[in-house]
Amino acid sequence: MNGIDTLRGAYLERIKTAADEAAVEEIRLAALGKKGEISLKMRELGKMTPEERQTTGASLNRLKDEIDAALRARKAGLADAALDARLASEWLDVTLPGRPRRMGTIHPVSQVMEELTTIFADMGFAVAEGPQVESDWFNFDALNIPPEHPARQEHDTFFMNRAEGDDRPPHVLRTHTSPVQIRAMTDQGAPIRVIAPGRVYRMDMDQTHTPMFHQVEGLAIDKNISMAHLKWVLEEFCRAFFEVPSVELRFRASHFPFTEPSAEVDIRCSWKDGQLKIGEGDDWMEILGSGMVHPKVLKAAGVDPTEWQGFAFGMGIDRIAMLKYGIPDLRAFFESDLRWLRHYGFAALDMPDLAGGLSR
Ligand code: 2U9
Repeated sequence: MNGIDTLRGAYLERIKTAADEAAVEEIRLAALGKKGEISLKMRELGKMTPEERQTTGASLNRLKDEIDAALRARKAGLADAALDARLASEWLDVTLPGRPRRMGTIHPVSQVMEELTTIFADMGFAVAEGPQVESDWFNFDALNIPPEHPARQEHDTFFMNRAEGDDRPPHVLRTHTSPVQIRAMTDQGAPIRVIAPGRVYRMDMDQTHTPMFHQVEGLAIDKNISMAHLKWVLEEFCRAFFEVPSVELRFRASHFPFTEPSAEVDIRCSWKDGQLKIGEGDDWMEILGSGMVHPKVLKAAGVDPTEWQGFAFGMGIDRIAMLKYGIPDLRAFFESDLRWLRHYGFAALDMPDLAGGLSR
């Protein structure tokens, strides 16, 4: 009996101080393994008298169960402690801000195109696109600019080459986005409400002109459209685009071959300390051209001018981008200077929307 108590004491002490799960396993083998101390004692039962065997056997079984339970408990305790240690050393603060990867920026022209398509989409205008190499007919004739019209010279057109002996008028790099709307009207008929943003080309290069620039034009054709609708649409656009509570527009009579009557539109503004403020002040600045679509233009696109009428307008995207974002030099727009792009560019994931404030 004494020997069993000694064994119990010794093993329970060893189990209590076992440093890790491997040490626990070592103790299990030493006590309960095939050649373990308690297993060997079990084997000695055969040599005992039946009475001795009964008492010693029962004590050894109890000891075996007790040691087995202590081993399991220690093993579970050590596993818990190991997990706690891992959790303590491998924790991760998921509330830390992300590490931003350096991405490119959105060019101001792209940003402004997104802004204005968002505003006009809200007023029911779809976006139309068309080719940048256009036929002479779509770029000029359909817009009431016949071959000898002086406006042809004003457009400083880039002409494509024709094969030798081919006397048809050469194709051109479109000088405005108006042919896009001729195509849209020809394809869809009336009523129609579209804007056409895109690249246009004119042979001109100085401080305020580049041979490629961007325009957006709008067209709304329906049964009872008037200059009043034009005025409201343009005011609404300017208010939303320049992100001011109100704007004032001034319509000045003008002339374009494709609209009649025609008007150039100025916006009220002020210049203080070299800073432009839109919507207030004593100055006016021209920002776009507009008018009622000429009946000949409707006819050229297969729309009956006795049944339908509408307004059109056009403005330079690069120019309104410069005005809104205070960018001084137009030529820098197209030089792909990374420092300029990082300075004037926009975050790639901030898409403009009317609810969030267009430019945030
Ligand atoms: C169709 C019919 C009429 C579009 C128009 C203007 C007036 C205009 C200039 C503004 C500055 C061009 O970028 S700019 O140099 N545009 O003044 N554009 S009306 O009229 C159209 C277009 C399409 C079928």
